[in-house]
This record gives sequence, structure tokens and C-alpha cells, in this order.
Amino acid sequence: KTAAFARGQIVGCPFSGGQPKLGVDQGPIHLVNAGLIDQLKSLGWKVNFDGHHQFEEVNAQQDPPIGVLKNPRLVSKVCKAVADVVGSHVGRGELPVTIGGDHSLAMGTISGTLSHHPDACVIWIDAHADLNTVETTTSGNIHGMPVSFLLGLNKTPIPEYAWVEPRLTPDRIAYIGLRDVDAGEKRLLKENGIKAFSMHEVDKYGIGAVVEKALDAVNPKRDRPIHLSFDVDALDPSVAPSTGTPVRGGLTFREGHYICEAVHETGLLVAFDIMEVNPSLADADAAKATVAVGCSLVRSALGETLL
Ligand code: B3U
Ligand code: MN
Ligand code: MN
Repeated sequence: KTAAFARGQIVGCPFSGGQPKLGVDQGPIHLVNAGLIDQLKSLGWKVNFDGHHQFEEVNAQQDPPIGVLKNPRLVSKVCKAVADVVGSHVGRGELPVTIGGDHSLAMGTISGTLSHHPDACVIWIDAHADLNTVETTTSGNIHGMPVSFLLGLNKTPIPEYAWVEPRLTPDRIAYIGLRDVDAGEKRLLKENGIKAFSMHEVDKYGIGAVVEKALDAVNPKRDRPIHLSFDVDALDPSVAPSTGTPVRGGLTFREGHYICEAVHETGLLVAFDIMEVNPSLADADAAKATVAVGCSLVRSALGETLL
């Protein structure tokens, strides 16, 4: 098994500044307390965890909106720190598993991956496209925007985000699971020719064919490193209820796990994110189930098999 000598690094990111709901910062603590680290060790990984990141505080009073963007300096600082941490692990040949926290963090994780693998591709699993630009966002919540920064789609430069190098290109990101996409984001998807497999395509072709098509689009020769960024709200709310913006009609338990298993099978995974687990939403049983499914998605991505 390839995992036998592999080293994984848990990057715990208790952060909620990319969206308004408290509690998503508790996601990483719950995932670790549920036994994630020992579970990965049982798969044969050497797993390191240095504790959850303590992010430098940015005083809310000193962080007024920039345009409509909320907590802009805080999100920038945290993502920059995450980019440096993830980049250093990838550089050492370790597989960073970043546990969130809200999905704005992926601006950091993917920047980190691309700093060492500029040719890497991204598979983004989500109900949402997280593609809004400074111009198109109506909420001002930065967790709905990380992909636009990574692709360099913002027309209005924001000095606080100048550190984000737009190293990603539209032909190297594919989405699976979309079902709540803003009008501006739909236009950006079309204009940039980004491959997006919504729940409609999952229904039509089945998850096996969809993952194959997504990989063919972003990784035709199967030679590019893969960053898999998984927002738990891609799953149906019956499977992952404890998340900030649940949308009905999502991926089944098996469809979510199949994606992780299939990406693992490529042997090309270099970084994995599990994001938007918010144990304070819905009741205690729902939170427990959501945390458990978060752990099992990570295990699948790191090589757990059914047989
Ligand atoms: N597209 C909306 C809603 C949203 C994005 N990501 C989540 N919700 N989780 C926005 O705010 O940009
Ligand atoms: Mn997301
Ligand atoms: Mn989402």
C-alpha cells in the first residue's frame, strides 16, 4: 500500500471570518476529538499534528469592510498564514490535510499547494461555486469568493490580497456537486470555460462517470498533482446537516466518499481540505453525524478501502 511510508500533516484551522455564523471555528477541534488522527494512523500514515493554529487577532474595529467584503484584513492574514504552512508541508513531501473552518481558508491552502506545484489542478466539491469576485458578491462573505482570487478574476485590485498569486488557470479547476450558484458566478463559469458538474450531471451520468470526466478535464494525462477541496455542504443535508449553508438535493454519503476514493486511486493527491463543518448548527446527533462523515471523507481520500 502506498500509504505505508507516507507522512500526513493535520493543519487545524479554527476560523470563521469568511462567513457570519459562529461555530464553524469549532469544526477542527471536533474532528480531532472524534479520533481523526488515530484513524489515519491505522491506515498506515505517519500523522503529525502540532495543535490547532492560533491565528493573529485582527481587531474588528480595525477591520471595516473594503467595498462589501467583510473581515477583509482578518481573512487575508489568516489565509496568508495558512498558505505558508501548507506550502511548507507540501515542500517537504508531506500531505497536508487542512480541517476548517470556513472555505475562505482554501485561498490559503491552494496558494500553498501551488507555491510548490504550480501545475497542480483543483477538484472543488461544493454546493456553491465560491467564485464571486469583488464585483459580483452580494453577501460580501469571503468564503463565497476564494476561487476568484486564485484565478485572478477580480478586476478591482485590493492591496490586502496582493499576496495571492493567481497561479490557478480555468482549465485546472473542476467542480462537482454544485446546486446553488449565483447569477454572476454562472456567467464567470461560462466566460472562463470552467468545467462544472452540478447535481444535474451527477444524476445524469452517475458519480463514476462525473469523476472521470472531471479528471479528464483538469488532468488529461494524469500527470498533474491534485488538490482536493471538499466543502461538506456538497453532501445532502440529510448526510451532513451541521453546516452553515445547507442546500437540499446534494451528494449521497456514497457519492461523496466515491469522489475521495477515486482521487486517492489516481495516486496524485498532494493536499486535501475538509471545510465548513459547524458542530454548533442542528442538534447534537446531527453534529456528531456531520463530524463522523467529515472524518470518513478524509479517510477515503487517504486510502481507506471498503475491501
Ligand atoms: N454564493 C453565496 C452563498 C454562499 C457561497 N458559499 C456559501 N454560501 N457557503 C455567497 O455568499 O457568495
Ligand atoms: Mn465552499
Ligand atoms: Mn458550500
